[in-house]
Amino acid sequence: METTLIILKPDAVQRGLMGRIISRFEDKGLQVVGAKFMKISDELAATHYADHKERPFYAGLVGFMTSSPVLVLALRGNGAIAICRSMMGATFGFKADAGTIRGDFGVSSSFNLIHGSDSPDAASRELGLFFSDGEVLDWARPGDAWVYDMSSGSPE
Ligand code: 3AN
Repeated sequence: METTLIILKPDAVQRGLMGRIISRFEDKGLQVVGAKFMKISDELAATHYADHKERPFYAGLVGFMTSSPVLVLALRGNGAIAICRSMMGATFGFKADAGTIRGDFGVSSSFNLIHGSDSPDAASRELGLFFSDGEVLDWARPGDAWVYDMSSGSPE
């Protein structure tokens, strides 16, 4: 099982899209194992986006991410990182395929609704940035017996 870090960005929160986006992930079978509604500090945004520090859009990105509350989620499932990336769609809403979150809900390049970790290393680093020990919860979902085929002993 993988756990990935998702951020519903200020535009998703302000536009009242949180519930519809979370529903997509729950409908897919992913499990919410952490959730935090927060305003990201300048320091946290700088750490989170350190890889983009030299990019021309960096200042705008940090300004946007710190401008209004976000909903940070830890989502768990078999292949959760790749599943979430494909459900998010391409970076820019006007290029993202229909059927994806960015493709269905947005047209902007900068206001692109959602962040998702892009690798296991990034997921581990980002989960550690946004969640403290004990804030990501292991909890059993009886319904998982019908989400995964467990007949081999591991989820398939
Ligand atoms: P993604 O979120 O699809 O993985 P990245 O990792 O290439 O995209 O970029 C990180 C974030 O930087 C994006 N989510 C987007 O908000 C922002 N970004 C990337 N490229 C641009 C750009 N050309 N103009 C404005 N913002 C950008």
